[in-house]
Amino acid sequence: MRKVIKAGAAALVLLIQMSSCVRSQTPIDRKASNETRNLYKHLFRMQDQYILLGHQDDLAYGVGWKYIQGKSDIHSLTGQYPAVYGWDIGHLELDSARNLDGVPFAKMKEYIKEGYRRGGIITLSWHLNNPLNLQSAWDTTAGSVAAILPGRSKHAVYTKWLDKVAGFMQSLKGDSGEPIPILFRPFHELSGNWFWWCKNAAGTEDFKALWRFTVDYLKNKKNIHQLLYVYNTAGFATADEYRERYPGDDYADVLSFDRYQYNKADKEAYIKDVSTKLSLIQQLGKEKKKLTALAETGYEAIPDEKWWTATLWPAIQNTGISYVLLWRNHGYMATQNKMHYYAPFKGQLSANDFVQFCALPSVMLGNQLSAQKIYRK
Ligand code: BMA
Repeated sequence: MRKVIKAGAAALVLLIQMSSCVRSQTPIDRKASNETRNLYKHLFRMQDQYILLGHQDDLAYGVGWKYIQGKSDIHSLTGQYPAVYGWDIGHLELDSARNLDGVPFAKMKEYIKEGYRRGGIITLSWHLNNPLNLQSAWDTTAGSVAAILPGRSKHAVYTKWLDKVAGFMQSLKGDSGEPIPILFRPFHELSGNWFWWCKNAAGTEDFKALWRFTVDYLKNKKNIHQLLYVYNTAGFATADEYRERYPGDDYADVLSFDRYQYNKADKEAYIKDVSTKLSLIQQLGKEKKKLTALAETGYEAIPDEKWWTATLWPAIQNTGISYVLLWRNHGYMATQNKMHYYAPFKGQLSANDFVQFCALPSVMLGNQLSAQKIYRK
């Protein structure tokens, strides 16, 4: 009898462990679409083996070109598209035909569909204007977040904006009419001091309340079930600081932060900072059963021939992150009289090194990813 009870108890423990393990690889949205669930599961499967390479606005423009069908700076060097395509929906809330960087939303939708059809992953950020005064995302008027919470003066402005976001998500469909899964990264760089949702302008509890309201509204009120939510900070010193504004395990699927290299002297600090912080969020990710990522990075205009293999790679290798995303290739920026791009192109100083980096067995671009069939079971 004792033996039977013991065996029964052991089986129960195993069952609980198994079910918590299964649950851990399920998106926070219990009604997540099949493709979204599959994507999440496959990202866990590939987690320790591959780092996917992403690029912002990859298909829309690059250095010296705009809106040329099939063109991509990354493809021009490697013969492959990136594995992850980043886009920003800033100004969608204003009913603008173009996003804050001039990309027409109509084109963006087509590029998103194209990337998905190819088996790539789509991530969206949102540089939304300040709903309090309609100034830009960089307007840091204190109290903006508090003003849009339920029951507050600008709440209706914000929910109208979320309705537009929901409409945009609903329009993103695959060939069989299935919703395209999106890694949604709202209120990014939340530990910084440059956006209205950042630390200096918004209280911790208000911020968490806004995040939770946003997720609940999209999920429960608008029935959007194709999103994986990406929690994203800028700099932070400790795990406690990273977690300070974390909305809770039921409100995020991916843990991430952004870090750029700023100048030549920053090289060693960048490597140390990125690798230490990635290990730290990876540790948290293991505990919380969440994926991790370096959601934005790069070295503007890449003035370092070996940046890819001698800086980025040492910083991210063996960290267990799912993806790294390079910011956009704007090209010449007249307002600041400088070049603004983060991925190389033919003839760029670091082009050869980038090709070598992309050939590393653990770095994955679009072709290899499409073979993984991440949207299937
Ligand atoms: C910044 C720059 C800006 C751009 C913004 C949002 O890092 O690239 O030019 O407007 O991101 O995409």
